[in-house]
Amino acid sequence: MGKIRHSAHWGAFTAETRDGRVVGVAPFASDPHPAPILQAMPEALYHHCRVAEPMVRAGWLESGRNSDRAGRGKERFVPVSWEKALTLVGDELARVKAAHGNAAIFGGSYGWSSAGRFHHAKTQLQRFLNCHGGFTAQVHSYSIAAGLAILPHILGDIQGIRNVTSWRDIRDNTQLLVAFGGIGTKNPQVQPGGSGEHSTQFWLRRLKAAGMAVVSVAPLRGDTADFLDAQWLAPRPNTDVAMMLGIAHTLVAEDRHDRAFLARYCIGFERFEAYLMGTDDGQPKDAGWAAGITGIDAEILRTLARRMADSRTMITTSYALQRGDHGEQPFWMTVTLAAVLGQIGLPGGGFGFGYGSMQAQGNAVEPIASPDLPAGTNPTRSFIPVARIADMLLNPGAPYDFNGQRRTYPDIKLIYWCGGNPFHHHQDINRLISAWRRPETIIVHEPWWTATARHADIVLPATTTLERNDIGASSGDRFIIAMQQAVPPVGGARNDYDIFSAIAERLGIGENFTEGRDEREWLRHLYDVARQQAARRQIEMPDFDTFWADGHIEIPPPATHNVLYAGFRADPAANPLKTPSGLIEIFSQTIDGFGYDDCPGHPTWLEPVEWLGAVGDYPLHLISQQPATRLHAQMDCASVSRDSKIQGREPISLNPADGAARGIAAGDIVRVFNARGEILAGVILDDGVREGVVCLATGAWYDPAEPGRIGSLDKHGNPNVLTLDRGTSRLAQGPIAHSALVEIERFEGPAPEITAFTGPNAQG
Ligand SMILES: Nc1nc2c(c(=O)[nH]1)N[C@H]1C(S)=C(S)[C@@H](COP(=O)(O)OP(=O)(O)OC[C@H]3O[C@@H](n4cnc5c(=O)[nH]c(N)nc54)[C@H](O)[C@@H]3O)O[C@H]1N2
Ligand SMILES: Nc1nc2c(c(=O)[nH]1)N[C@H]1C(S)=C(S)[C@@H](COP(=O)(O)OP(=O)(O)OC[C@H]3O[C@@H](n4cnc5c(=O)[nH]c(N)nc54)[C@H](O)[C@@H]3O)O[C@H]1N2
Ligand SMILES: [Mo]
Repeated sequence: MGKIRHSAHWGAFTAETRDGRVVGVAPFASDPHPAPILQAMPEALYHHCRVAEPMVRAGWLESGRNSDRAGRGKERFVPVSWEKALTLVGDELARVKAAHGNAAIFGGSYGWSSAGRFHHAKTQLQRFLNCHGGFTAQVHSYSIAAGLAILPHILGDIQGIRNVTSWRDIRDNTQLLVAFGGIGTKNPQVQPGGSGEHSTQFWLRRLKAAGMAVVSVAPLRGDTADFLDAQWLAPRPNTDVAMMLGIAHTLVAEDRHDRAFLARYCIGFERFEAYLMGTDDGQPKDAGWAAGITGIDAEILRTLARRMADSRTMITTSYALQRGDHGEQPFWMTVTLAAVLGQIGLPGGGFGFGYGSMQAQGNAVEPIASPDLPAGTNPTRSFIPVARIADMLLNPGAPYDFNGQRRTYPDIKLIYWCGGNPFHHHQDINRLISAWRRPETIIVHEPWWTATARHADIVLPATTTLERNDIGASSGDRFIIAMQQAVPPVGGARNDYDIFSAIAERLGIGENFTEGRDEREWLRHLYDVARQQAARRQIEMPDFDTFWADGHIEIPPPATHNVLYAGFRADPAANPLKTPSGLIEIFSQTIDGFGYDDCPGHPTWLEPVEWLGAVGDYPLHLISQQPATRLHAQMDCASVSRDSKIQGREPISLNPADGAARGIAAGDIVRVFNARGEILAGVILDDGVREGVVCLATGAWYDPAEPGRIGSLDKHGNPNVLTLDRGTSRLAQGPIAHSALVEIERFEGPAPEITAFTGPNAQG
């Protein structure tokens, strides 16, 4: 029996080994609320859908760049030796670079990879491609693209996401928490880089004990932890901006707004006020107007507005709200509503994004640097906004707008993905499949036969985190975890680092890429850099050998806690915001100057492209939230996730009234469809789902009934077959997964077998 210290995005743990195999996992001893997801790891590690050896799509092996690309996702794969695979990849990278330049190589490789900071797959790839002369990158994230683009314009930085008011200040001061998108314990299972303690539930229970009241604004009652006894308000999805406007209007009309705060700390309130009160367009955005859009009674909105003004109120808005059409607006309007209340910068007041979206939000930690692998610099400077990948592949050379820039899509010949799963994360998978046929070559490193691996030309089997040594750390967590190798590589898998080192050697950039270090030397080096940085902040870390022998470091929480923008509030002249005015920009001259009708100069209610206010053939709003039983599509093959399925399909929750209207019962298999595609799912009836809404978590592995055919039925329930691939606006170009209408019906006849977890050669 061995006990090996390790960590994952879902928390630190100990792996138990016997006879060279992982036989169990136990959470880190000091973790008060370990994530159930952790228990999937041993099964996933040895699952038969691990990629066992390097594999090349038959057509590509035969014809290379001239292959029939419609064979992707359909053709058989041929096993090749590592020697052959590495030569194929190296030669192809050299060819594309010479023939088309480095910008023709797409290495954005968006995705969560694993928690270790050295073997972080995407960073490994990008470091390698930078040594090779660069690549086309992706900026921002699927998580929070609209937020990352809009906040710097209105607040000068992204502290509202990265450095929110600490839980302790909320417990001690907040009387009312208004949570748009809810606040629960499902999503804080996870933190990029991992966490030594899951503290969100710990704190939520203390907030409740301290007497704080919660209003949960969400389509799902379960979005907010039931022990909070929240008041549940369920507006139509994507109408939160109208709701916030209705609240702001009440505050101004009843003279409950904080004029002094608006005058001293904000710019442009007058322009916004003219819109809010309707003096510019004749339409006051009052509670009655908001009721018509949101479906929430006007009196409820007025009462809530008064309560917010009379209390120390914290507004939190989950990331989910900005993953909808015009997703910039809910974030801008959150800040504006908090400014109208005048509590920004006060303990327990104001706003903060994503409490409950990610584990570390609200944690008080010392700002120590995590031991990240440097990715180097990209000489091409070529990039796209993260979610515009299909647009880019389909429209090389086409112009588009992004955050005030007029840009042009590059012409991609080769895609290299390492540590992400676009056939999980991207919207409108049928459109992605046609775009995916454009490049000449697609290379993927994956531990498992995900849909992305199945749609590649060359698949290299990567180790998982348990098969190598690493360091787990997150800037939001006060633990640093030694991730010690538990078992040798499974099958023929190799570390991404070793794969890139071998290709780099072939390309003559070996020394550049490795700097002459092996795994252990890199860990020591990255740790020492972080240790030196910590020392400059008077934080002592033990030497590497002590850290490694102990298995972790715990850094005490800081004596002082953070209150978002307290310094600015205390002295706005000495601590101006990094906006053009130095103030909170309720009206932004910069954004107004872009002239975007889909993102005007102040927060505005803009109708989403698809929503319950304008239904046609597809009358139900699909919410594809993050899954409770896995991280995105990771470990969907293991029982923790599969036990949640219904007749093997991803569960879809709907209101019993919507079920009854369609003759659908709990446990049925249904066809969920719209003009973009169709999937099967298994029914849960739940009166905690707003009428007119259906909820199907993201992450079921795409499983086409007819592999390779655009428009095939997905047997398993990947919501991105149904979502819309369009940017939030010309400002952020973020993904809009949460704006999609669908219809559902009972699926009659025998349900087709699930084949997502078999690997590509099992069928036919
Ligand atoms: N409809 C809908 N779509 C969404 C969302 C939604 O809410 N609804 N959410 C969006 C959001 S917020 C996000 S962040 C994205 C997430 O999208 P992704 O981050 O792409 O999803 P993951 O499933 O985490 O993919 C990570 C992949 O890395 C692989 N991997 C893990 N470790 C290693 C390694 O060491 N080496 C290599 N080579 N590979 C490794 C895993 O097997 C997995 O396939 O999805 C987005 N898509
Ligand atoms: N267990 C688990 N935890 C995770 C992840 C995971 O895959 N699994 N992924 C992690 C990642 S990458 C991210 S980015 C975060 C994301 O964190 P979030 O974006 O907060 O997560 P979601 O689950 O997509 O959405 C939360 C809830 O918002 C509600 N919602 C959606 N649209 C609207 C709307 O228009 N209005 C209102 N009022 N509510 C709406 C939905 O009911 C949904 O359940 O989660 C992280 N945590
Ligand atoms: Mo995310």
